[in-house]
Amino acid sequence: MLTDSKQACVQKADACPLAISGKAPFFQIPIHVGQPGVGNRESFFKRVNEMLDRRWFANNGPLVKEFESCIACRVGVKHCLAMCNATVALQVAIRALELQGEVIVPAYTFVATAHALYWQNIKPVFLDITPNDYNLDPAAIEGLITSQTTGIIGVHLWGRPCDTQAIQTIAARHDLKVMYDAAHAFGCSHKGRMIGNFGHCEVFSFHATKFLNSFEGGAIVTNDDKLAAKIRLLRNFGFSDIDTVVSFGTNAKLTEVCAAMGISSLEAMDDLIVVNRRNYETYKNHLAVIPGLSLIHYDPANSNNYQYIIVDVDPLRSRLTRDELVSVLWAENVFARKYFWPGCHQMEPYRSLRPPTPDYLPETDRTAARTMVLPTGQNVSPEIITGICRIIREATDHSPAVRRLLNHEI
Ligand code: T4K
Repeated sequence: MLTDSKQACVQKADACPLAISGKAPFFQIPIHVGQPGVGNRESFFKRVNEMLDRRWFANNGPLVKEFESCIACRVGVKHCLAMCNATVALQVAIRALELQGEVIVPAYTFVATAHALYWQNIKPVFLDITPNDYNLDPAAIEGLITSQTTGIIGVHLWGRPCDTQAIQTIAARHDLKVMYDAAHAFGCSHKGRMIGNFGHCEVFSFHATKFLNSFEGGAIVTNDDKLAAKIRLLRNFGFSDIDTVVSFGTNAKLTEVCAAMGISSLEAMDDLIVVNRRNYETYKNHLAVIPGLSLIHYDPANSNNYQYIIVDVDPLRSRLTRDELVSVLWAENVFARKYFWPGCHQMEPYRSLRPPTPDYLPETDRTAARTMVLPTGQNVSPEIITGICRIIREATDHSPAVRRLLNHEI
């Protein structure tokens, strides 16, 4: 495990030799995107011990209740309903809002957003993104509305808010429901309001790889009392009391041990933002001197969690493509990712439902082909980031040789 970043960082005496040429990797141990933070172990273990003593492990226990009220307080929202993961939370929210037929959703997202609809026989109608924020393009919504359309799901990708005002105006005009996949956006705000307060409801993910983690977990947050009551029933098989089932439902409950981790994560959250921000600035400084590479911008007018280091690799200015850089980094034990490539419309079952053409979602295809996600978080020190950027710089400085090596021409 990465406890001392300097141990992990194998500095070479002079230039950084590239592992794709058969040299030893720059890092001896894998550096992952999405490595979880652990928070304060003592407070976590204390909670788990108390839980073991109580012998109450699931079904709306005291830790789940505490976790929910802490989230509701942090987000400034009336109701938080914790769930076993965000995918199931999306499904429950979709069901509670009675979406059906067709729902408009961006294709540039994790496939869970589309699957949550398709799982319930709802057709995801994909729309393109804007190059400014990689979020759904509100100007494209009205062209996709049919008599079957019942809602819009926006995704605050990488924690950057959608244009909620434009979406709301269009939804009101066509009597559509609006919900948000806020899987990336816990701790983020938009125009002075915390994410979690927009649309009918919003869904957070607390998966291990997320800014706030509860191992696996998620939550629906809403200010709508009736919707919250409906979600509460749907989450627990439709039970209204110990013996009475009043509605359809599923098991979407969060466990106590996950809630314990979530509470510890919440306690560590402000420190993590500081670390993430420091890492973001360190990457920004290093990458500024590499032609064609730029980091996405987080608007300082909003609160941001800086959980994602998203690099745009401009194919016209960078000496190597995104895919070439990712291959170079993997050989050095840096497991950069290509999220969210390919877009959902290029994946099954959606690809077969509407075979993609170049003019279908051009901005989604363009962005998905040039975006690279780099490691950050508690375990990623400035020294590691310097090493990662050094690899990228070496690779682009030696781009003809790198390309030949990757094509097995040498
Ligand atoms: N909506 C959006 C917009 C989402 O991004 C997601 C999930 C969802 C909805 C659904 O949320 P959940 O149902 O998951 O709560 C990962 C995550 O599993 C997924 O939660 C996340 N988005 C997605 C963007 O990334 P994979 O298939 O890439 O996971 P995996 O196993 O390859 O792990 C990613 C990286 O994290 C690896 O580099 C290894 C590292 N890792 C992972 C785990 C689980 C660790 O270092 N430690 C760990 O414990 O999907």
